[in-house]
Amino acid sequence: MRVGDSPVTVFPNYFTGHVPSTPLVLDSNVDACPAATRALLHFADDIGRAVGYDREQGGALIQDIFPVRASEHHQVSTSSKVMLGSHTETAFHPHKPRYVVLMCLRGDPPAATTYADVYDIIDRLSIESLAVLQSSEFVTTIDPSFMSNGEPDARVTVTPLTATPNGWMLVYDQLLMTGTTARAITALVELHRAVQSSTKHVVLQRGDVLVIDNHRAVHGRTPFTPRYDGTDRWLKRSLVVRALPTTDVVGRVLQTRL
Ligand SMILES: O=C(O)CCC(=O)C(=O)O
Ligand SMILES: [Fe+2]
Repeated sequence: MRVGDSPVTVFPNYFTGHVPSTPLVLDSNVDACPAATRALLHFADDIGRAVGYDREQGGALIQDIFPVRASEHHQVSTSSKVMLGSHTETAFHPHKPRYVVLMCLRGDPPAATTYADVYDIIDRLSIESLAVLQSSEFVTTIDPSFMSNGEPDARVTVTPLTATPNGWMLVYDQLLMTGTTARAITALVELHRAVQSSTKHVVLQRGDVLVIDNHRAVHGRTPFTPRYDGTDRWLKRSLVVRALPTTDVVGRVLQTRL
């Protein structure tokens, strides 16, 4: 599988197997479509290593994303009625995935995956903000999906923009990030605007696989109305690293030590 030098890549109609009704309850012990899980794991391990996170869906390597009534309005992937704000996946985490891979089992036209490319974003920033955004005058808090068992929140220092030998890397969360100095607060307002005006949409359809380069692109999702009748949107998700880290990992499950 070739993941090109682009912020997102779509592989149309990758999964062609049977898809049962969309589940109603998230249960990490029950896999309603094991064939899709196998197909996605195969895809993910072809472009890197699929990993789980200790505090997210019980460390599952392949996660289910379908609307869950209790989280309709939350900033988590199982939300529906709210705009899921633009974010780097696990922006707070020392071991962020390089790729977010979404396989669509059942689409829903109003639910578009949004994304913005760091190069489009940078084009819209002033020289001053570009400099400030390369400092560590920013903090982010923990993703709500990592606190579902009552784990405490934390403030983690982040540097939004880093120039690497492979190009620009962006760490961003529209809703969880704040500036810790006056100039950082100003630069963050500019970054919010730049992300917003760079944002594009892709509506996933049954069988499609979408690969998001989590260094280069931020992503989110537009609101939609769930029906809870087995016909709702359903994705499977894999978070992929290029190589497993040498610490903070048990099997393929990355540990959250802040
Ligand atoms: O539902 C989507 O299209 C994206 C959700 C999301 O942010 C994620 O799964 O990481
Ligand atoms: Fe996400």
